[in-house]
Amino acid sequence: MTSAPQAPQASSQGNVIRPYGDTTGDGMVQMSFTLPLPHDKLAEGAALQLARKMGLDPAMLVHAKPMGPDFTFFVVYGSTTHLVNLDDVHVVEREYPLLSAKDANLAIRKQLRRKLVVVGACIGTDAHTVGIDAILNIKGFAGEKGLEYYREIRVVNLGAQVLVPDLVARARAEKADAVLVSQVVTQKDAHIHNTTQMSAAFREAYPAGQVPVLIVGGPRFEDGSESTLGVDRIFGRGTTPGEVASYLVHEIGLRKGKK
Ligand code: B12
Repeated sequence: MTSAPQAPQASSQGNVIRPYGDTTGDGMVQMSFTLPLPHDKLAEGAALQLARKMGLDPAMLVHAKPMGPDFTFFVVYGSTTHLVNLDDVHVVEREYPLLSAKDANLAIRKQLRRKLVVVGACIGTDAHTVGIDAILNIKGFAGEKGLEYYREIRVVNLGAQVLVPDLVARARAEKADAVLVSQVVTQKDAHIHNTTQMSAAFREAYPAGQVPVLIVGGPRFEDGSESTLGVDRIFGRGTTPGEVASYLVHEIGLRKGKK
């Protein structure tokens, strides 16, 4: 009979854990990468050298597949020599309560005495609209209705491949309280370049202190990089519409309090 994995035995060495493969704490991990080499023995040796340098020892080559004539894709499995100290893991905790749609509507009405206006888009060349639609469209995501369902939120969804100047112009025309941008493609750091360009354009177009709440979302933003990107909030993988609505209520409340 196969037994289920044991919980990590962290306490004896401080709060330290290792990955699990066959037996608890054996350190086994699997990773994949592509090298700019045709598939041959030299390429396989190069893949193993890279794996060892990345701390896999022993490292086993479990898959190698040519990707055209000049590239090879590898999967390597091995025991990592690195440890994870849970005491050194810093997590960004949500600092506002999660509200139901009813409570969010009530709070918006109390704070603004009008509807909260949200303008959303995928910017740059990005055409991945499923994420922003999951947050905005009435059908929602993960069992939660999207922001269009909220009586006190007016949603303007501009869709895919929106140019930054068009987004700024529309946000101004709609008197947006918040601008929600999605970036899924991360090739050549496109998500970072597009987001910093977008936030700079908003700062230029609005008087200081009047820039709408700028929110960016996508599966591969780094937690805590808001100030580098020039946005107020980042939402990542698995975000639900309720989390976004609750944040909007929290942020609008803070801004009202400052006026
Ligand atoms: C569906 C899909 C497509 C569809 C998109 C259809 C559409 N209308 O969206 C099509 C076929 C068009 C497509 C095309 C391409 N795709 Co594509 N695609 C995917 C796929 C399979 C799923 C993405 C998805 O819908 N996820 C589900 C949603 C719900 O998740 P999400 O986007 O992460 O959104 C959640 C959160 O991130 C967050 N969120 C996201 N945005 C926002 C915004 C705000 C404001 C907030 C608050 C939250 C938030 O909330 C959402 C809900 O929790 C992924 C692979 C994968 N499994 O992820 C590849 C993937 C994203 N695509 C990829 C690529 C490379 C492409 C193409 C370049 C392929 C090509 N060579 O042509 C083109 C690019 C087209 C373009 N111009 O953008 C790569 C991106 C690689 C990278 N790191 O950059 C991926 C990762 C596939 C891969 N492994 O290579 N794609």
